[in-house]
Amino acid sequence: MGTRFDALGAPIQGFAPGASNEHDDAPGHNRYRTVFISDVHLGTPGCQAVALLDFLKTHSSDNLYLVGDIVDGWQLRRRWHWPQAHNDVVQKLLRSARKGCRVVYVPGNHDEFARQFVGHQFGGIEVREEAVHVTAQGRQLWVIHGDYFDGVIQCAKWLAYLGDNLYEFTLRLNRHLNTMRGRLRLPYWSLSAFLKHKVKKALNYVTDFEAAVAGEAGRRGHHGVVCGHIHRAEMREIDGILYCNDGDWVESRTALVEHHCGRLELVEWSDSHSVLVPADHQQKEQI
Ligand SMILES: [Mn+2]
Repeated sequence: MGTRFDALGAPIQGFAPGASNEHDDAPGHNRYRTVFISDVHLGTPGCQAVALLDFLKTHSSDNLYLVGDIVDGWQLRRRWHWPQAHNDVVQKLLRSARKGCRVVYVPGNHDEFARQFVGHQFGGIEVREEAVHVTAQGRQLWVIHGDYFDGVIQCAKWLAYLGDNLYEFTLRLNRHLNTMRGRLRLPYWSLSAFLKHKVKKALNYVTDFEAAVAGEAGRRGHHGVVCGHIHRAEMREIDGILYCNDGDWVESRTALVEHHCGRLELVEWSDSHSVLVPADHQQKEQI
């Protein structure tokens, strides 16, 4: 027997072990207040649709947030890949909405086609540009995919490194360089893209992303943020703001769940055990 802790490490008063199972529909079935998933990439061979389907079947919730890149429109345009399991996932999501689960879909960059339907509903699934989820403990979480921060991070770092004038200079240099390359019948080569690539590689992109997203959530007055996009599950506090990334269903098969008491937990779906195990990134807090 032990005490359960919330995401910030504070003990939860009156939380009895097993209390999260009180809404079980069937043996082995967990019911949560909220489930967050993102970066499923339906329409690509890498999508782990069967595993996700197993997860969704055994882990129902009152709220389900689809935090972007659910369908990969970019890949589908290039090559059509849509096996039955991908249909099954879509049908499962629609069925959940029909059965009373509040399903909120916040599109990402790979499913940006859905952004034109913001404010509309599909079979009970609400499409939103962004959302705010209030946990059972009253914490406000900003829900976004996260791709809007790509430009901010890259541009900010790029400019910080080179400065405005130097950036202008590289663009000019790039133009001249390519005029010369053109005269020599050499193909176009982007100096700025080359430098940007080098700069990006030299920096810790993940850390910058996490800090930028958490910082913006704080500026907007939220207690925390739930995002996806970088395919890296994480839950930690950054300057007083709870940063949660629900990971993906291509490599890591992770989700963020909120128990009925409001406790947030990062979970990883494991085939070998067919049970949920706490994600590596999370501190051991299980009983
Ligand atoms: Mn993305």
